[in-house]
Amino acid sequence: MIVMSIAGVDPSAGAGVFADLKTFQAISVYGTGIVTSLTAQNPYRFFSTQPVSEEYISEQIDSVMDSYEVKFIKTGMLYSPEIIKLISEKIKEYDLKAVVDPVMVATSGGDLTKEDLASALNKYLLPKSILTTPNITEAEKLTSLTIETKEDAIEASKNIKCNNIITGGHLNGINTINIDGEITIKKQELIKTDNLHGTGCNLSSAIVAYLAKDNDLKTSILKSLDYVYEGIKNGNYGTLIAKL
Ligand code: PXL
Repeated sequence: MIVMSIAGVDPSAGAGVFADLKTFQAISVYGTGIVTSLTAQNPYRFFSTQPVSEEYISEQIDSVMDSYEVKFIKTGMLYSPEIIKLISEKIKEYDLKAVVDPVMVATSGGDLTKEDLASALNKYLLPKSILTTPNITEAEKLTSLTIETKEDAIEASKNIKCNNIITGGHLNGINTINIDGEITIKKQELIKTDNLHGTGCNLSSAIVAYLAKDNDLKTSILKSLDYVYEGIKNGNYGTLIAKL
């Protein structure tokens, strides 16, 4: 089973397409990667970004689809409302099952988008997707609600336009999963570390890989939370790996 990441490139490879491909490989699924934007960054600092034209993003997708059978994709950094609209059209054209990481800001604080993307995500992409994986800040942007408690997260999850997991790294490790309106809470111990760059990217790509291996949506999410947790514990994210 072949999967696809449509996202930006982080040359330090903790986040973005390069990280997604490593996660696909780690879970033994063949991954393909479509680049929406280049970035210059490391886990501590974001320097700049250079978007790819919509025409060329489209050509990349078509060229892979021309010879590979892809069913599950994930999206990461999409940069602009125009790119979001294009991807939603490609999802329809190729009948893709999409997991959307609604990336808006890098962990290091860099702005990964041209402008506020929440309304374009809500309008074009989320209604066509099987899951979205916002963190607390992203869930707040998608719903215009404030999330400070578990109850707030549950309320927000009900206002997001597709199945979702609101990750709990900034809510005491409380992950809120909403599949077809059924809420599951999975609490994880928080690990003290500054190596969290790319954890969101790796979570959504792990979910796609587990889906491609015939797990159902809930099982894929739960397995992926464990996968990322182990990665954080082992220092696989951010900078520690670079020091090996
Ligand atoms: O984790 C969000 C993210 C997504 N995509 C790219 C990134 C980052 C964070 O740095 O660089 C390309």
